[in-house]
Amino acid sequence: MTAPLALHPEVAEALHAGQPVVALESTIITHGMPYPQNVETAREVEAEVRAAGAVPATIAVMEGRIRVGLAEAELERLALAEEVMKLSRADLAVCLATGATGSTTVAATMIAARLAGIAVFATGGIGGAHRGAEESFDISADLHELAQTAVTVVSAGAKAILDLPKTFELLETLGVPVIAVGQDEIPAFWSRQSGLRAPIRLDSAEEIAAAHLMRARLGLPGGQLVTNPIPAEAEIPLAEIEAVVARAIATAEAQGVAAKAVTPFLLDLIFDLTDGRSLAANRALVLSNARLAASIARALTKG
Ligand code: PSU
Repeated sequence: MTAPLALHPEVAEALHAGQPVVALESTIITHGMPYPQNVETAREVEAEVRAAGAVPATIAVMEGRIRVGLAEAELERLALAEEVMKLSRADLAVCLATGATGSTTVAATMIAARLAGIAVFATGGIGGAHRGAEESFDISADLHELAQTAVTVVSAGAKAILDLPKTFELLETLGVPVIAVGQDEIPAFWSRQSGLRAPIRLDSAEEIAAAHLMRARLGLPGGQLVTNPIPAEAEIPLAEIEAVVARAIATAEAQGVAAKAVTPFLLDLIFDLTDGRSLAANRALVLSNARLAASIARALTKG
């Protein structure tokens, strides 16, 4: 019995030939951005990966199969779809077994990438411990996935709507290497600074690739979290975004928003409260992560 994977021919050829491939998630398309910016960003990210010398593989579940690499029309269909499950480790199999359409979060994309033999994955920001997690226990399955699935995930940190100190404490406990690139601090998604010192700093794609390969030689099961600061010209400074985030969280609480709905609700409200600046920043950081992920994938295939 093998996993129901359907690789796009271009992705299958690249993997077969040992060429660099970068996995991309789809929850950012279905639950992270409004239409049409979601599909425009997805296309730009794929183009960015190609321009940086790798093959993009956007991942989603359609008609009972994990699709690894989507055609243009499929990206558009996903971006417009109304009934899409937001898939994590817990519901990936159910979605496949029932033939529903699902977009993959960081956790589910890591599982799919590993099954397909893709080592590097670019996203925007991972999920983590929500503020108030000490009461609600609302902690993303992304963290546990990083601890058990050997994929290097390139992010701009964890989304700044979260409790960042708790999120990074948990990653430390789980044995996940958190690597900052180009600076000593962990970035905070829309902002370059978080006030948190990164446990590890590596400034080159080659070093990150070498660390990935060394983990395999040691038989360590988990992945690496690369935190790449948003480009300076696109960032929203922490002090500025923090006030907006606090307002958005208060609104979510007042409306009783819970579980999987929290992150999409907050991202959408923050988009309104910043007059779209948060979305422009989100786009810029994902593109930058796609470039870095392609460099790491290239370094891995040379190594
Ligand atoms: N990066 C973005 N926007 C997003 C996400 C990542 O720029 O919407 C998605 C990822 O798929 C991630 C998910 O796994 O948000 C986290 O959701 P939650 O906090 O519900 O675990």
